This record gives sequence, C-alpha cells and structure tokens, in this order.
Amino acid sequence: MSRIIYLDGQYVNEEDAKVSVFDHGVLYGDGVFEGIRAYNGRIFRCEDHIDRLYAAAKAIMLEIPLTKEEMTEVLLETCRRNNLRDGYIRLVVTRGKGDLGLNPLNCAKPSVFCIAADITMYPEEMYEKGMPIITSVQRRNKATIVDPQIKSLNYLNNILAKMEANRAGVPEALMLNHDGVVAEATGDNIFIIKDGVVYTPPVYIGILDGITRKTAMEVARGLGYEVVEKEFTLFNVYNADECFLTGTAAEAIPVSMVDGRVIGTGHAGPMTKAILKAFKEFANANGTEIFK
Ligand code: PXG
Repeated sequence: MSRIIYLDGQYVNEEDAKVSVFDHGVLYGDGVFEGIRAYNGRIFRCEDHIDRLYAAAKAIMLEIPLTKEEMTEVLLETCRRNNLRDGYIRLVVTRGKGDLGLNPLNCAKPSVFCIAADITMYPEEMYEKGMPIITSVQRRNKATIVDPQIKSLNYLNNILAKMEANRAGVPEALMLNHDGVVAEATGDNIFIIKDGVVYTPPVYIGILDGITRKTAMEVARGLGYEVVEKEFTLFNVYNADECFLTGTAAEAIPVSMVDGRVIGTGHAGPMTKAILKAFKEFANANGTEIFK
C-alpha cells in the first residue's frame, strides 16, 4: 500500500514524494526534523514536538513557512490520510533547493514534508529482558560545535556510534561528552537508578532534550520516586542497580549489560518496570486527537 506523504503544501503518493538533489537538506544535512508517536488515535506530546522543531529551526535561522497551528494540522491530516492510529511520524524541514554552494541565501524556500508510518527499533523480547549495549568511542557533538539540542538532519555523529554497536553485535551504543560524562545513546536518552533514586544527565552537558525523557521523569515523580538531573560517568552506569533508555522510537527499554558489565540483576529491575508501565498508561491516555 502506497502511503500518502505531505510535501510542500500537497498530499502526494509515496512514489511522487521527491525532493530536489539540490536541496541543502540532501547536500549538507541542512535542516531539522522530529520523530513523533501516535498512540491510540492521539499524537503524543504534539505541542512539545512542534515547539522543539521550531526551536531547532530558530537556532539554525531556518524560517519555517508554516505557523505552528498549520504545522500541527499537517501532522494530523497526514495521519488521517493514512488512517494512522498507532505509529511513528517523521516531520522534516530542509533549507530547500539551492545551488552547489553551501550558502543558504541561495535557497529560495524551505521544504516541509511529513511521513506517517511505523518503526520497530529493538527486538520485542528486549523490552522484557533488557538490552545489552556498548559505549562508543565517538563522543557526542560538543554544544559549541553543533548543539545536540538541535535535532538536525546531520546525524553522522550518532550513525558512526550506531555502526560501532552493529560491529559489537548489540542494538545500541552509549555516547560520552568531551569530558567523559555520560551523555545519551544514539537515538535515546539514558536513566540510571541507584539506591532508589532515578538519575539522568542534565541537558547542558550536551544531549537532546528528549520528550520521552521528560515524560519518564514526570511519571517517575508521579510514582513517588526521586528524580535527579545530574552528571555521572561510566563507573556509575556499571554500578547502577537499574538502567533504561527512552526515546520516541524506542519508547522506554531496560538495559541489561553495558560494555560487558551486568547491570543490577541483569533483568529489568522493579523501578524500571514500574516506570515503563506508567509510561505506557500515560502514552495511551494522553495526546492530541487525530480523528475528531
Ligand atoms: N537523543 C537523541 C540523540 C535522539 O535522536 C532521543 C534522544 C530521544 O528523544 P525523544 O524526544 O524522541 O524522546 C533521540 C530521538 C532512531 C531515531 O532510529 C531516533 C531519533 C530520531 C529518529 C530516529 O533511533 N531521535
């Protein structure tokens, strides 16, 4: 079945959804994007995703040719046209068609497209049993170079780390910042639990301000857990009682092993399980309705 794609003001068949080879998104990774989930006929944290997209665009001085309200409608209408109730939506804004020089002044108008599809990240049994991961030698981009808060179209930093995970035979890799502080995984944020307290790195050390991360912090606090945003190192990860990753695509997944060190019991711990369950319940009950 061919999907219906939103592309620059029109809804077209997948086969006809094409961007120019002169688009600076293609030539230079010059653009921003969002990965968004629909659960149970609702867009999860729609406003947060739209806000983050516009904030990233502002940081790279990319003027999105739609208002936030219009962009929200694009998101909802793309889901409706594909009859998507549960799935994964990709919203992309590129600098647009330019010439072979990198100067964005030569790009007449940003290009916007939206794909409503689905995504499977990790094997299903790992959500129960936990997932082994490694630490990549690739350091997360420094905020003084390209701030990881910008969800830009240039994911080479993370892709190189993902390739290292592939070579090690595990699904995901952890990345440190330039000071050796644990930052995040290639497409997920990290949490550890020690002595009943939930820790996650603060955004300023150089991570994406994850929307699933924010939700996980909220549901963990709702369960009465103490949640602290604090810097930590691999030593703290190896010696954590529990560890899990969060991301729109991954949702929330327990980590069983890091660099060959078993985390806690080696299975999803009780607090992780409680947070995962509360997250699922929250995700299924909240969001912007697609079919009104
Ligand atoms: N860190 C990074 C670097 C990310 O790219 C997250 C954290 C989680 O953020 P949210 O807001 O989604 O909770 C992401 C998410 C993939 C993939 O295939 C991952 C992301 C985007 C697209 C694909 O792993 N980003």
